[in-house]
Amino acid sequence: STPEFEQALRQCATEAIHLIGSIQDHGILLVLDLNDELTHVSSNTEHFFGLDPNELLGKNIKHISALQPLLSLIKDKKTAAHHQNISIGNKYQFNISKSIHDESLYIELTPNTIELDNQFKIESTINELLSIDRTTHHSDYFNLLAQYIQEISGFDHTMIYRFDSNWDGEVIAENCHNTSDSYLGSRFPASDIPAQARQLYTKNTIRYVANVDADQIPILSAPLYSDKTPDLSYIQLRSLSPIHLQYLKNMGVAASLSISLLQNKRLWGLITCHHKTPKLLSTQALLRCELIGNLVSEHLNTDQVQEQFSLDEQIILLFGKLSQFLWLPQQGIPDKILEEIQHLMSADGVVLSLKDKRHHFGKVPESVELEALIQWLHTQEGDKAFACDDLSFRFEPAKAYQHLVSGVLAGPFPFRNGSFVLWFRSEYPRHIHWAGEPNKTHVHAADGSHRLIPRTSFSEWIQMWPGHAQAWLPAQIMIAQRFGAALLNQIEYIFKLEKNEHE
Ligand code: BLA
Repeated sequence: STPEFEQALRQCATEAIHLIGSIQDHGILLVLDLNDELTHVSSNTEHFFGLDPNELLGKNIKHISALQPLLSLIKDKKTAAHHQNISIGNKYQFNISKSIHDESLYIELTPNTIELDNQFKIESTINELLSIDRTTHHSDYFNLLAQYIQEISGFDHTMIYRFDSNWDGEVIAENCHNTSDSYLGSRFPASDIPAQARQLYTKNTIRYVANVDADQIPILSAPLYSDKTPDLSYIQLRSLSPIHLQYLKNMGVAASLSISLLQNKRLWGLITCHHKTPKLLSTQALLRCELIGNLVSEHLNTDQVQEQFSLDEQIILLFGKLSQFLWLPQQGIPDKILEEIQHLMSADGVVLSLKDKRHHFGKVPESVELEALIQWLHTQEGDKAFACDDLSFRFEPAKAYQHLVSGVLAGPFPFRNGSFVLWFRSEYPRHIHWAGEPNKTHVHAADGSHRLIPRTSFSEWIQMWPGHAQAWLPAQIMIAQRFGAALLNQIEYIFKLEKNEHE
């Protein structure tokens, strides 16, 4: 990628999507300070409950007779809550969500005109998801998940989208209904979901666009609060970024829903849903989707802990075998043990460096190249372990041997005392099925600047992907750090004992 492209990416990630200042038109937002004074109000209150927003702004909610039903709901200023079927005005009953953020109380009201499909059995869904053995039926689990979200939401097309370590992502399961487009196996570049959006999606796990063509309803502020833009991070009704709305239109999508899947607080993936026509969802359906998302996140946590636990057990055994050789470094390290260390990380090569003496096994760069790589690694940032799966894109000289080595995992990081472990993975040649050409998003504006725009075509674009190895798993990265740290401790301990003996 070029510097211009990098700059355009950064620019994309600076859009303050949580401060967009408007909501979607299927509900109302009221923002109160902790004294119940209305600091911000969406401009559509007249339409939903016959009250002019300017009559509300700056007033205490206690003094607005039509809003009295809200009083008991907002007494508690500490916990988020949902309430159903509250009558306000004489047109609608509302479902109400209350959230608290930054000394403000956010009240979202959506008319309960949308019926929840009560045929759907949420209890059996949860039981089913809990009972699948994920180690042996991994793909069944995600297929079923896509199917259940389809049934809960009624969306045409539901997909399970998994992020890579570099934040590109791939559709790993899907359920299509009334649609012929399939994105199964398609890859999307990281720039489709920029960093600030991913960050927001780790905090707030669901977002929903009912209609990409609907009016954006501005949020008005009371005079004293005109310089404070309400933070919509936790607001369901938030208008989504216009850049993203354009993306959805380009894809032929009118309504969109996405639910975050987190693994130990890191965004693991999304459940993404498309509908070809506008689609209103009931609050209960949204809550059910959120519940299923949370359940899956819990499963992902457990899976990672288990992966790590099993790796941890293997390291302890292996370290026991290795440590006798650390005492007698002149004897070298048997290949069999190096091979086991390599195997631990499903790597293709390994270098064990003990006080600057290198021991290696498997696919490893030639020694001059290896030393240059180690020099470069010394200059890299990282606090525990270093991992990459596209070495030659970061370290130019590695282009010469990218078939042999494209992935590097190192621990502990940064290196001390010339003692560390490097694991290598060879290039993993494969065809990438992109949904549209990923580079077709880069435009030069008239003023000479560069920016990214959403792609206009999502038809399959196949590319060979040289210079990439299979990505390291978070559990492997963690284990690399532990293994390296244990090694370093042992070496330093032996070093100290030897020094004491000499003195
Ligand atoms: C947000 N981009 C998103 C979201 C998804 C995607 C799921 C979350 C919002 C939502 O639920 O709709 C992308 N949607 C996908 C992908 C699939 C899908 C990968 O269905 C695959 C199946 N987008 C661009 C470019 C930019 C960009 C070039 O293509 C920036 C210049 C920005 N995407 C962008 C922004 C958001 C976004 C700013 C945040 C929207 C918001 O939450 O306000």
